[in-house]
Amino acid sequence: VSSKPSHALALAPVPTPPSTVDGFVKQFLENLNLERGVTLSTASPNDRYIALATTVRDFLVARWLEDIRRQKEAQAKGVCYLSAEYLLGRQLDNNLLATRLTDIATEALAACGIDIDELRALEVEPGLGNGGLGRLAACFIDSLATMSVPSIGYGIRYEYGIFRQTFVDGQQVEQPDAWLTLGSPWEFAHPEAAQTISFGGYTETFDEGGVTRSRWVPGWNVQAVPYNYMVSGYHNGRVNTLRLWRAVATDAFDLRIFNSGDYEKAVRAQTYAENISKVLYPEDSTPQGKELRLQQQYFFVAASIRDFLDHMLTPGFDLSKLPDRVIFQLNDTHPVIAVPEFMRVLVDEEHMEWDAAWEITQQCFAYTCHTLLPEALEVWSVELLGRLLPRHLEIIYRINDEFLAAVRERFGDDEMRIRNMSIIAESPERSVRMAYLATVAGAKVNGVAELHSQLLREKVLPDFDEFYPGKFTNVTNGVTPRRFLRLANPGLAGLITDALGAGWTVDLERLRGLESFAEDPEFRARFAEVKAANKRVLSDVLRARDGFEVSDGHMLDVMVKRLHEYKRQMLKVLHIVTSYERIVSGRVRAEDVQGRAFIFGAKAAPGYVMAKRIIHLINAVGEVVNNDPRVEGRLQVLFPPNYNVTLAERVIPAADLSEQISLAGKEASGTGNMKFALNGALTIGTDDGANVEIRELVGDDNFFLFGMTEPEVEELWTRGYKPAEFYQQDEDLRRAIDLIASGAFSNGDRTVFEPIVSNLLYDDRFMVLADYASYIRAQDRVDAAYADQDAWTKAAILNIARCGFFSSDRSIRDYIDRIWHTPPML
Ligand code: F58
Repeated sequence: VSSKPSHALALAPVPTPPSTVDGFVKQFLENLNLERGVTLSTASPNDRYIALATTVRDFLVARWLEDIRRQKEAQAKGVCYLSAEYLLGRQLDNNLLATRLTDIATEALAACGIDIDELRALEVEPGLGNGGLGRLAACFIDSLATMSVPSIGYGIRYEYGIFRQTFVDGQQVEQPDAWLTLGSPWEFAHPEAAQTISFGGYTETFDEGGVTRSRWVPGWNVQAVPYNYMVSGYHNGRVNTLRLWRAVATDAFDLRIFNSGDYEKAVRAQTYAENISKVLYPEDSTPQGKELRLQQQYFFVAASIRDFLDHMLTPGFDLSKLPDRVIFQLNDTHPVIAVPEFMRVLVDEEHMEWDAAWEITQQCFAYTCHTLLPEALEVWSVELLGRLLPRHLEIIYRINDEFLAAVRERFGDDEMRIRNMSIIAESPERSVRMAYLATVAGAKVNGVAELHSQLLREKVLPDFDEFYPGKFTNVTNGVTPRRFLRLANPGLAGLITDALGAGWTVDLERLRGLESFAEDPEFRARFAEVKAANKRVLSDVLRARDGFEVSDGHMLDVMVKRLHEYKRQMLKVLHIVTSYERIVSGRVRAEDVQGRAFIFGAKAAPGYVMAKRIIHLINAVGEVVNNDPRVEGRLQVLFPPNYNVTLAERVIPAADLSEQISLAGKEASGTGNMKFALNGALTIGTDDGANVEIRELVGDDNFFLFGMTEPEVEELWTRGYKPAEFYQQDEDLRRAIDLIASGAFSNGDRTVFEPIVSNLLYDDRFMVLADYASYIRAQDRVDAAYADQDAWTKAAILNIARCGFFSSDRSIRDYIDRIWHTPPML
């Protein structure tokens, strides 16, 4: 049978519709007819949105197919980014921007009598991530495409993303995020390309030419179905691939059992298998040792490795050359089970010698750590790992044995050191330390900001740093200027382009050119206008979305990020309560208070009780402060529920003040901090994560620093931290805490927030009380600075001018130079 196409047209290049209004209209109407089976007059809003998305997609497909072909043909070294999360945000605008189709699409739809904004609003963002880590992955694939780096992103196509947050009586209630319900026009499903992924069973030994080898006899399996997403580069005609895996049962269900009437039993195996990609784990910062989570992790990395080997290599590829072809970047420990899987494939399936396979593996992986919290370093019990992936456990044991033998050779039989460095922890239960495994296997290990990388080497993995000189490096995080400046802040983007020309979107260091404009009164006035306009946009959004009224002329003081004790939303609450208490106690006159709207956005992990209490408290404080006439509207607390990428794109451009107030040494980097600074908010922040680098760049005059440094935090712990002493010694603090304890924010019920109060007074792991006084003083400096609007504006412009470093393009360049060594595609 000949596989040659019989029709000449099949050989022609894939057509791209003409980039004209007429071309767009034609394609759009055709998609309404052919994709949706409706006409313009019968189309529902969702039909229109899907047809619009499909039309934009049509403009990308030809380039995408061409890039796939070229990447394969070139056989150049590429990056496989392995991440359990991609917090993508809406796709439509980003793809319109990348393809220069925004104006054409707007006009084309208008010609069809459709307001494109109404369709924009219908897109449900894919929330396939929890927070910073997932959003970083999304920024990175944007930069990889824009910089023409041969690469592919691999992950999981969760049927339900991060939960939708609602508030009932001020308390968080989670709703499932059914983002796929109305269709998913940005993806291409390939059920025919499904792979079988195995689990369970046992291992057995067998004889091969006199050598005893081991093999895996799995107990059950699932199908991994790939879903491809196009990742468009900005104005470079490039389109990369994001491949997300969905779990589907091998056998639909047992018809025999179904016919016998036991419907539940008949579908049980199916449900079990398909649960693997059902829902994103909503915990951030602390991994939950759940079996399903390990299943998710293995599922997606096993499918991704197989996919790479089967589809990216030319037939007969010499596997010893793999390090010249690929680097698997491990986004935190979630994909680290890829290491023993890769070894298993090379040794058991490809019949490579162990030593040769290990040599290759150590060059093909690199590991990024995103945390410093010890409780966040993922471990899997040997019992669970051995049950789910018995062969992988054997492989991990052998890697560990050989590693520890090398450690012994180097440092002697220092049992303490051996125990500390072992990939296997012995207590509280035998378990596998995934960060250690990644460090041993990875060619490089990086932290995500200078301070974080330093602490990682010195505090978390010092023995490894000593054992592997040169393995540790830093790559400071970055954010994509396309989404977070160009799209989110068109007013500012226009102003920058007027001043500097258009190149800054792909060369963010050019923002330096704004320094001289900071001195120009006319430019400052225009900047202030843009900020005011952004505030009006936000105000409209919050009114429509939540019924909030943001007062005119208020400073927008914003804290948006996951709710976690280490990020210290409580410190922000204490500042608000202090400002309020100063007014109601008569110590400060309302009319003398700088008007401020405090805006929060934060989801708490559903099982994180203290975080949920803090959400409740913020809402309760808001309820009282917003309705107390003595405040005369000077203070406003606004907490829109369900903070996500879409809302971030509205909030960040409107902000005046960015709250980055984690306890020093706890926030690995932060990326929100960068987005705010790039949009001209001034930061009030501790010496933590990337705040350190932001402050170094923007200068002390343009940053409100407060709080202890990391060494000071350590010193206070060593001296013995007693939070109650700080309470006793600071009148403002005492009054604020007493007010919360009195039931003032809980209708007189003193029990509601008692756990928060006693936690602060007697435990306070994140030293909120120790940093309180310094924070309040810094906030007083903020008020004073804000009084001089022109000086504030100048500082805001300098923040923008000096933060070009925080483009994710620069991060990717650092990864290429320090870790990947992948040349760009021509
Ligand atoms: C974040 N980690 C860091 N983890 O907290 C933040 O400082 C950093 O800027 C960011 O990564 C990017 O490097 C983070 O978001 C998670 O959400 C994980 C989700 C899965 C469970 C473990 C935490």
